[in-house]
Amino acid sequence: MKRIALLGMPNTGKSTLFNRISGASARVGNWPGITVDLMSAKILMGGHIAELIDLPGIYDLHGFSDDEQVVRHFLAHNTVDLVIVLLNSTQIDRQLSLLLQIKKLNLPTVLTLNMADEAKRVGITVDTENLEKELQMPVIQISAKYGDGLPKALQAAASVIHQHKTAPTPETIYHALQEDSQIEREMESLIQHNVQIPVMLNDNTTDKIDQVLLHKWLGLPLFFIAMYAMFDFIFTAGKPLQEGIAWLLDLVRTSTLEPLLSSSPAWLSGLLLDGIYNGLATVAAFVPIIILFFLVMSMIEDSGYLSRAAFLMDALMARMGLDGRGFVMMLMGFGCNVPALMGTRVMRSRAMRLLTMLVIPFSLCSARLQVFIFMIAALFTAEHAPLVLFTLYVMSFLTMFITAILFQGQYQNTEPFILELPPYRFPTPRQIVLRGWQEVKHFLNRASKFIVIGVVLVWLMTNFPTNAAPASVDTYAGQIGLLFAPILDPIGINRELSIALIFGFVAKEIVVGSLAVIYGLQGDALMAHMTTQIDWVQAMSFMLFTLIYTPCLSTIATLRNESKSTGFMWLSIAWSLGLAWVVSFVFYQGARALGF
Ligand SMILES: Nc1nc2c(ncn2[C@@H]2O[C@H](COP(=O)(O)OP(=O)(O)OP(=O)(O)O)[C@@H](O)[C@H]2O)c(=O)[nH]1
Ligand SMILES: [Mg+2]
Repeated sequence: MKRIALLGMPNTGKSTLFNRISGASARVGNWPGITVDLMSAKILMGGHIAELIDLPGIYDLHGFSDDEQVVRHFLAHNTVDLVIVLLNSTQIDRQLSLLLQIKKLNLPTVLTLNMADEAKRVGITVDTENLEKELQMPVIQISAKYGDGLPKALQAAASVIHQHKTAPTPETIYHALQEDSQIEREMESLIQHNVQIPVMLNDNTTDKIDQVLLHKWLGLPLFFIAMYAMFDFIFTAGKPLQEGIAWLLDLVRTSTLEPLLSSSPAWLSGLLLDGIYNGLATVAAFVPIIILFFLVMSMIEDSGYLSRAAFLMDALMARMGLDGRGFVMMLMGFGCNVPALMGTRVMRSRAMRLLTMLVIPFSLCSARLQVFIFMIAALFTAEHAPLVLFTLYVMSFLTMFITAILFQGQYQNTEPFILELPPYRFPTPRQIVLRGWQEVKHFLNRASKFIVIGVVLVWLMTNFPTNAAPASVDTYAGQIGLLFAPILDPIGINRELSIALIFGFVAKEIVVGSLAVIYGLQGDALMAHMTTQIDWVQAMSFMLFTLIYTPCLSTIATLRNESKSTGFMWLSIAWSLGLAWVVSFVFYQGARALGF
């Protein structure tokens, strides 16, 4: 099977093109460094099946960061039959050097000048015919986002793929890198002959928006206002949807499932209804909020505002031993910590990478969001709800900052960070829907896997041994709760909540589901029952603990893989558990001392 690789600098639209050609849904975003690992898909090219590979962006064939290593390692260990090089047409004067390096590898190559739409808007014209002659390869202007020029590019690719050239050896690669000064000269001449760039790029919109959003005094306040507005929107718009679904699922239970199972043995209907159905239904009710959350996230990611956030926060982050990129990873962690941890591969300095990875697990991910929305809905009034949620986001940032400040001495960074501000871009509806759907699938996949296993275990633990009253101290769950009581009592966490926390260590998606199983209730009834069991101080303490202690096993595994250090993984676990306990303790005892 023929193998086709997509190569180009970061943020040039490789993943967008990959999705277009293959129908896959690789993650796309207006931020350099979205793709940090290989992704492949089968496509049809010239009547044959070929493997198309999306790679991380590289500035240079001899880069040192981990994502650039991924590319070099791939090129050195795989035969590639065709390279499709993507350049951002609006930056062709800077990006052509990469093509010239790749050309030295002597592989069949097609050059696609992407973002033709933007180039046209700013008035850049390229003489592709002449460039083709000088480079001796097909050169096609395309717009991966809107699809212009794609058929032509694919045709060119199909015609070139059968050219037999010798695969590059490590020596060729090495050699290709030794001729940089020559490449500079060659590039200058190519640009001079074939590209016309107006003296003044007429892209005023981005500049105008930036004058406000990057304003010296207004920039940061605007950023925080935008964040608050976003969470307020998700909460206010999502809440009625969640309640509606919860009501519907409850109706299904009482009107259909209960009569259906009325003649089956008590243990079976208990396991099916109080265990699996309650657990799944309680979590399913949160799907609309998760969808809303990711729709908003994907719009922000694609707009280019992340780079502005990095710019705004860079100076502040530097004082904590991090940089603007670290801040963006924290924001990405709001979706899920795992890709955020992998995103640190773009950092060259290992010290900075480790410090950032120590910080990311405190980022309030969507799985934790779901626990908080549940708890807040149960124990706080509608007026207080958005404020409580916002406080948790602030706490998330604070714990990240505290961690960075305390550990920056151990992880000294020396790498300077150069930030590129891409133009603002509107995601197409197709991109939003694709991304949203991808995230929802991911969420459902995790949720269903963990929840079914989790709730069955919780149900067994709260119902066995058989001679104990369900959910009493004598059950296995009760015994475990008792075991942890000396640690969790001082922070106001009762036996039932302890069990939820223990299971939450595996994945936060289980927490709400296991509460449903432990109390044997779901939806409104569960929430109403919660208010008779705990007060808001305990709920807040529980949420703080949930926020700060280890997010999930996947995060731990990723920490281990990315750092390649078991010691580092344990450090992260121990530190987050310790910090969680201390923060909850201070809050709980403080609130009680104040008479709440
Ligand atoms: N205007 C315009 N925007 C595009 C085009 N192709 C991609 N984009 C946008 O460019 C940004 C980067 O796209 P990606 O596909 O994530 O780029 P990438 O090369 O995979 O980036 P990395 O994975 O970070 O290396 C996104 O905001 C896309 O929507 C295009 O043809 N025109
Ligand atoms: Mg990509």
